[in-house]
Amino acid sequence: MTIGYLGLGSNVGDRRAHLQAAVDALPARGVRVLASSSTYDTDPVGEVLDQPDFVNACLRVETELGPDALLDACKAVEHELGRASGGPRHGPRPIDVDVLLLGDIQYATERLTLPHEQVLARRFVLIPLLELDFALTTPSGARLADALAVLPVDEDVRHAGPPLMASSTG
Ligand code: PH2
Ligand code: MG
Ligand code: MG
Repeated sequence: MTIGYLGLGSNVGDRRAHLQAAVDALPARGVRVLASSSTYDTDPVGEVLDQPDFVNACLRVETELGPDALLDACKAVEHELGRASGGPRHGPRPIDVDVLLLGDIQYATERLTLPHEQVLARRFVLIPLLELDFALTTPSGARLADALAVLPVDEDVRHAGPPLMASSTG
């Protein structure tokens, strides 16, 4: 079993409900949800800035899946929740489930990089991750808290609601 961290995001429809539905769908795909951060309202970042604000949260998970199988599980959950494949890169989406960290695995292929290449660069990821574990580091030893401390505060991240509910049966 490996401990990992997933990032959830939504900026279409009932955003919190989409995040909760992803939490509920993960156990059937071999991903046990151990804990959720609070939810956060966040300014859009990246290649498309003119789109609705996101709700983001992060999850601590436990799984026997390796990197590619875990990515497959996340994509299957996105699909199950009605996200069509394609669509503009960084554009609006009802649900996004990203693999951020998976144990001490460092991995780089065309479809997946671990740690996620943006994990140290995005406030909407760092703030919920640090809520889950303030001592979190990348496999190479970089402290997430140190990364957040040196980021410019140009990307607003506002507390939105309580943690998502992890089902006790996963
Ligand atoms: N996801 C993106 C692009 N931009 N911005 C915020 N605030 N939150 C996201 O989850 C997000 C984004 C692509 O996955
Ligand atoms: Mg994403
Ligand atoms: Mg994604």
